[in-house]
Amino acid sequence: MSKLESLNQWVEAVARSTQPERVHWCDGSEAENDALIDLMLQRGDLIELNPRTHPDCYLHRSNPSDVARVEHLTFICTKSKDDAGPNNHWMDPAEAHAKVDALFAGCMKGRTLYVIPYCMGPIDSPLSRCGVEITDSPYVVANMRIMTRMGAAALERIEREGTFVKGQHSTGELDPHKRFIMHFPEELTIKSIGSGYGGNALLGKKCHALRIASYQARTEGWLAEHMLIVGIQNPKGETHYIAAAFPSACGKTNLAMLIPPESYLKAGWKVWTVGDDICWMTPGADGRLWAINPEAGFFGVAPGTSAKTNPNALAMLNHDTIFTNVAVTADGDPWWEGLPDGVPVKDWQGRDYLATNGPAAHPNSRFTVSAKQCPSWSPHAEDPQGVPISAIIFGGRREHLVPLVFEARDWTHGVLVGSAMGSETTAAATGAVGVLRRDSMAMKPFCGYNFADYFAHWLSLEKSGAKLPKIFHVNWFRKGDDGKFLWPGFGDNMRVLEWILGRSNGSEGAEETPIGNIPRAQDLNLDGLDLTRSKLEALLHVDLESWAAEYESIGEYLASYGARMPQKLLDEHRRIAALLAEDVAESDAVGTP
Ligand code: GTP
Ligand code: SPV
Ligand code: MN
Repeated sequence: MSKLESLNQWVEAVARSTQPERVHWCDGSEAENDALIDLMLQRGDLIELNPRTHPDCYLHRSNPSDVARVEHLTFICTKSKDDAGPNNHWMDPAEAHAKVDALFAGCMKGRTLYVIPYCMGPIDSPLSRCGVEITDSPYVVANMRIMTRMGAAALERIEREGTFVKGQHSTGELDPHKRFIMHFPEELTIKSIGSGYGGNALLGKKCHALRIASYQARTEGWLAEHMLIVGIQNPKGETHYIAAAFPSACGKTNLAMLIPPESYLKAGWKVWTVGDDICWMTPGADGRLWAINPEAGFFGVAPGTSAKTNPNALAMLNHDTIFTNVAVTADGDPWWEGLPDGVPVKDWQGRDYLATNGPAAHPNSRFTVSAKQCPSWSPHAEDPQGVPISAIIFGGRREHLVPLVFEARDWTHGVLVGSAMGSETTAAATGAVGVLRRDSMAMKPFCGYNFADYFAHWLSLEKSGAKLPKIFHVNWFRKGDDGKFLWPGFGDNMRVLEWILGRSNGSEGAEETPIGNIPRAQDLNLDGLDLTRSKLEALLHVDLESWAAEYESIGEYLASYGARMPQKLLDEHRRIAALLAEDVAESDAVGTP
């Protein structure tokens, strides 16, 4: 029970409908967590991993039909369909409530209803927001305890503030035909049923901190973004913060925990992790954007994580970690593709690995771990006022066309670059992998309202007194004719970050092109990097003809939003398309004998 009557009433109403055997209010304590872990071990929801190499680490195998976010079953339920926009699946709120309420009716019979009060962001930060998730899944409770500030302190803040986002969740029957992730931004309410997986079930994460928060941020003048936050400390000891939006499974966790190349380490550079998935940014009194990470932990992609690619991540995963859908070795160690050592014996479904021909770990298998376990966790990550952002980066997975890095001319151009983002799809959501789609600001699955209004909101941040960061675009995933990545990526991405920060303070050079400013070979620090001249040229090449075609496709995309699309963005698009057309005509003329 709480001191807040509206909270008690809501919990009672949900209990009346779902009919649990008992109701448990989570306090977030160690003892409560121990009891939940014991319960899950007994029920087989968790498997204990090797206690010698991985103390207090557990494996959860989810239902094989429930291993990723389900975008086609995720709805934004605003009164007007246009407010949700073409970027979202929409359902009328009354219809959506009726549909899920029918599925929730009696769904917790014989189960425990857990009430999880949580705070997104440092508990004492004015930028943080609270919510309460109701769930019948102890796995969700254990994950929410790592991913958010959960329990007594959050409840106190909720009682003080009197408002909170309501999240109602049940694993239901885990039947994909009875699965819905419904958002009611106008009611600050989420209803999710039929999935126990990550972003579908840990409602503080994508449902609250992005879909509901983006809607609130628009009316209140801030931004809720699918971005990592990283601090780059230079040899002079100054730290500058960068926020970067990449779509799911496109490198946010890796960039947030980057370890610079040897030559940088020797010179005294350091990298600090503030967040790896979500960033809430608010214009401060000084005109700069100040950012907090609303999360308290990482729900990271396991495959590809190794001592070579992400040593910081690997170092935090050997104790107090929940693994979901990874494989295990004969010694009971967790295993996934990309780890050089260890031999998987059981795959992610618990089957004899040798008898299957699939991957050992699911491509979207994940670890849940407290941010405090990260060796590069920033001493400023929990500052109540947040950290000031010096540069914003957009990026995607583009095999072709898109250069390693370019800089937008100004804020409007940057907003266009973000809105035009394209990326090849990944295993983080169900559906085909590797299909190119527009994923504006990496928010396609996460924006709680019409993208046209969202772009207008971004544009509106540019006003007198604002000191906005410069905007860049990166692509670590360009491939050569041999089908291999041209850029080594990971730690070497530091070289690109140095150029970006150098551009932000005016100390680095670049070449102007219609799509933006590109570093010349001499503008990048390539010290100690084994990269051929031809690869570097390919990475920085801007093919005008292909870009003209890309801009045509971007134009069609922007037009699909109709009259709500801000004219300023359409004008910016037209300006660049014209520049490209001019340059193509010119080079054609030059090429004509
Ligand atoms: P979500 O948690 O789904 O939002 O993903 P994320 O954006 O945090 O992606 P993450 O850092 O977990 O990386 C996903 C995959 O991309 C992993 O398999 C990484 O190994 C791979 N990856 C990350 N950075 C790079 C890079 O610089 N180059 C290449 N080639 N691969 C990368
Ligand atoms: C993503 O898909 O972007 C994730 C994982 O970070 S989930 O929590 O499932 O959204
Ligand atoms: Mn993500």
